[in-house]
Amino acid sequence: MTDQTPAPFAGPKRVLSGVQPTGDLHLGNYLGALVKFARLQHEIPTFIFVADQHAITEWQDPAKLKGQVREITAAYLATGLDPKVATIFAQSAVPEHTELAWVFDCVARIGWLDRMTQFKDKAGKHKERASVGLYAYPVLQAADILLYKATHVPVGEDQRQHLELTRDIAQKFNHDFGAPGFFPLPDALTQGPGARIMSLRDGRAKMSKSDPSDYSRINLTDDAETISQKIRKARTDPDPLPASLDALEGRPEAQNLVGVYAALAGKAPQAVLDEFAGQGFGVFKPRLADLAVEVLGPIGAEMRRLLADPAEIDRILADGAARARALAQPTMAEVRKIVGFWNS
Ligand code: AQP
Repeated sequence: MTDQTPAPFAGPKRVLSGVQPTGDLHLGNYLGALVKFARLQHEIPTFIFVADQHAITEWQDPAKLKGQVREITAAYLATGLDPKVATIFAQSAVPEHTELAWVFDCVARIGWLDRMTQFKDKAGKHKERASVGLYAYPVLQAADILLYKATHVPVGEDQRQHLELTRDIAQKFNHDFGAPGFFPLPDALTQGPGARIMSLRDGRAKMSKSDPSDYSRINLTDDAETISQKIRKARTDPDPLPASLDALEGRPEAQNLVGVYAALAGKAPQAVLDEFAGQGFGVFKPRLADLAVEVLGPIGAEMRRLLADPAEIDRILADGAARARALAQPTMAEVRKIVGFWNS
């Protein structure tokens, strides 16, 4: 990390984000990321990709990967992304992502990557057996973002550290290659009540696709009965809901369910407590289940409808890839020149 004052980036605002096709999307992905994509597309030019290259940092069945990409694309469309407004594409359709990632591999420092907590969480006790790709994942993520000179990145709270690394890489590249302001220092957009949705089985663990228990999360494709059952079985404590947010401290499961209700209803958590203070979970959970079914039911139905026509999804992805490459190629051509590569 340099101590240089960042030179200002003078380019336009741009939004970029993505999701890995590594399993069923869940409520955390929806509230932490997807709802923001749909909103932002009408405010700032928006690029949303399916991160299939990130996905293979852990084993993926090659026979299923394309189908998984289509599922994420269907989720994007079903949650409101409009392919005529936003650019929607698969990461592997734009080879400049990995070309830029190599340059950034040579800019980022090992000490920076050693601090990434997500690698430690995902690799667990056996980090020698994790793929090099899993370790270098945040560098590819920096390339995803900076290839489009994106200024705003809507993500859940768990991605904040990776965004800090992206800023460090941009700043060091601009400094080392004497290209002030070439790359922006993008902002993570993590605000909102859905920034960190927790597991339904453990209020201290993040809701995650890779949690072995399906009861820990609500999937976007769950039917109404499954959603209600998962909320009914969600871990809670025996106390009624309090009147103030302060009194939820030390009650992570209660805090999480109030946060989920608030995010789904588009209300502040305090407004939820104003409505339910003094009530037990016997009253609160059925109301939350009804709300979750009301919001998620139509999304699951729309995903199923879209997935029945894979050719149309492929057409949307091909169109998006062409638009993405039109922006990525000139940036990569400039990077080759800045670095002094033979092929510039
Ligand atoms: N629990 C969460 N609450 C809020 N936001 C979340 N996100 C993920 N979990 C939560 C956000 O969803 C976006 C896409 O995430 P991803 O699939 O690219 O990777 P991830 O963060 O690793 O998601 P998962 O579901 O936890 O997958 P696994 O289990 O494979 O690690 C990101 O913006 C993320 O912040």
